[in-house]
Amino acid sequence: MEKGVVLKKGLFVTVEGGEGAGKSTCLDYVKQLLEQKGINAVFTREPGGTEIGEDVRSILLNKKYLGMSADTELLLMFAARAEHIDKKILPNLSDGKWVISDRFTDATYAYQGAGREIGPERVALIEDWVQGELRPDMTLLLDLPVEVGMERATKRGELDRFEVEQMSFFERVAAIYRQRAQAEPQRFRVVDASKVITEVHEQIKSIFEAKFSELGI
Ligand code: Z5A
Repeated sequence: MEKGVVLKKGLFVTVEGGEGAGKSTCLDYVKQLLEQKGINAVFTREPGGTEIGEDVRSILLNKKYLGMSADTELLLMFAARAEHIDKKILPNLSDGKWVISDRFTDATYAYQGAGREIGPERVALIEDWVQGELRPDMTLLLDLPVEVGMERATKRGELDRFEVEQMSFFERVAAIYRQRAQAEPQRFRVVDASKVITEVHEQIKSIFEAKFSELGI
């Protein structure tokens, strides 16, 4: 599909948050909400979502590459994303399906832009080049204190190449997510992910009910 031309009919929703924020847990619930409403949706993730993207993901998360340069990491994220957009995101949106992605480019601003201190300008340059006009219609930010998320992630099992970073890295990530949510309140919906799962679900339900009513469905 030609870059910069977004023939979009479905809705593009992304879910973001720091380590252990509960994205996977929340996405299982979003799936139920959309099924109940009879909405045809495709669930996907980044980095990943395609065969090439999943291979790139395994490089990105592998602790064998702890010394990977920040620019290599940034470009691999966008290489996986280019494939994801061309092969999965745009074709499904133009078919009228909703596409729900566990992470997208806000994660690049947070992890590479802020965490790795590359800065937002270079991320924005590649974003425009790879995505053309494509931006999420709605982004859920699962927000919680860094220590709580790390405790949950650590309890869950072995840590990946990102999860072994210092607390200061995760503090920079969390700060940029909050900053982006404040800068774009029309796109972001902030969820207090420190609450118990049932309360997190309640918040998600109200967000989707508001969206359904806005769209008249
Ligand atoms: N990355 C990047 O650097 N740049 C980019 O552009 C992109 C990604 C797209 C892989 O992402 C890594 O890629 C990620 C950023 C980087 N860094 N890391 N690590 P990922 O999304 O696949 O991996 P993740 O962030 O590590 O997600 P996660 O740890 O799998 O967390 P989660 O999906 O948000 O959480 P969860 O598995 O649903 O929950 C974690 C645990 O907490 C689990 O045991 C749950 O049962 C528990 N949980 C969940 N909710 C609750 C509540 N409310 N209370 C108590 N316990 C809970």
